[in-house]
Amino acid sequence: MAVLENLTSQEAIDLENKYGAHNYHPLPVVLSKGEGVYVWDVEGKKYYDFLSAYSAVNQGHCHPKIVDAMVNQARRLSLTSRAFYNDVLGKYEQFATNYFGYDKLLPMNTGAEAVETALKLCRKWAYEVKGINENEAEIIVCENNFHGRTTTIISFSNDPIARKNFGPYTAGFIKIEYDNLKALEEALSSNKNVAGFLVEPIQGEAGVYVPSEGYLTKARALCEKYNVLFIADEVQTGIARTGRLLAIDHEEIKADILILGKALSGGAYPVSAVLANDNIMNVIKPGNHGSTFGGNPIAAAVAIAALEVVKEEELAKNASELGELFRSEISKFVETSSIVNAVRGKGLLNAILINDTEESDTAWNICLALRDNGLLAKPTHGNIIRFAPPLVMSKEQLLDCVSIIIKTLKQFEK
Ligand code: IF1
Repeated sequence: MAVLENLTSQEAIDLENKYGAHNYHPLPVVLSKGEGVYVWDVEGKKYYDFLSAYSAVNQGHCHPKIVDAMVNQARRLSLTSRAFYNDVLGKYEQFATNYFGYDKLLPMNTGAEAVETALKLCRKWAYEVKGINENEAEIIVCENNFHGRTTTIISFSNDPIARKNFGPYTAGFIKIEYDNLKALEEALSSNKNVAGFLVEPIQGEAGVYVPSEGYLTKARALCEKYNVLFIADEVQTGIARTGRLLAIDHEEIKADILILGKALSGGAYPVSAVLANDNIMNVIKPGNHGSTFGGNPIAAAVAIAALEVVKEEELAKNASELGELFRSEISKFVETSSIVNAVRGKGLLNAILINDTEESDTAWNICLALRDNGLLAKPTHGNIIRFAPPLVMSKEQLLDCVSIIIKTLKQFEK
């Protein structure tokens, strides 16, 4: 078989099963083309993409401006490593720090790498600025967090599937309940070695949990009171997904350390970043941290284009308006439905709660039926289905998707 000859869906699935590690259980659909809010499978069937590669494709699949930036740069200079300067990175760093309002940016590639970078930055700040004794820094995280898959990050996960048999685990983390300010104040006041508080403004993988109004503002204030860094993981909630540029913008607060990824590149290329002001970022000296691809010219060119698209096409405004419409339409259905208990979310990061147990395969079967009806989504945990379409969706397309979703859910009414 020639390596790139066309495959049937089953042939493609068989190849992955035989030659690929089984670290995912994908929905059985084999995609071969993407454009805007649509994807096509190898047999040519068209679907609405209602996952957006977990909020990486906010600007829509294969956005022409982003692809052009990537191809043009790839034809000039793809990678220098940071052993030398290049003529794109500085421009990107200036653009992005002005765009988000920080002094400096540390460029990485994946979200997990950016989270790890933020943890290292926070610890180094704790020892060299706050004055915590070396190797005693603690970072507060939330139960049911998702911040990536590295050994340190899963060390503070409570998801047994993500964590079991990957020990020994990294120390230095305190877990508290999400959206619980009393628990946060308790952890801050009872431990002088706390360096930072790492939090998702909305817990995505846990099932799109939106915290109480004011939680982030008060949490940030508590961090200031105890001289602890407020670290916002906006890898999934950032880049206009929740109806503002950043999810923390809904509460008009600023993180000490901001973590970005996924849609920072519009899904065209792995690009992530950590942003902070000089009083924090300047603890990093040459040789402390790095990455072969971190800050490469293609990533820099792609990220500038991806961020320009967000503003030019007013994606945050669109996400806010279409999100309201989505939740209001689905809420009407929930009122009389026996299969859906609730819909929740912010902007175009939403989820529905299926009226069945976590262990049931109802949500999975609903996603299979959605696929048959031309819309792709996937359950997060057992009985929760996340809905996160590209932010370039039109009102007409969204209403078409709502009718597909409701028509499909009705097939499962008890
Ligand atoms: C998978 C979902 C999971 C993230 C937040 C950091 C990262 C992620 C808030 C790491 C990544 C991805 C990873 C992917 C599925 C997806 C995901 F929540 F988005 F759905 F797993 F929870 N912070 N989320 O959401 O970024 O290293 O992946 O670039 O691992 O299955 P990454």
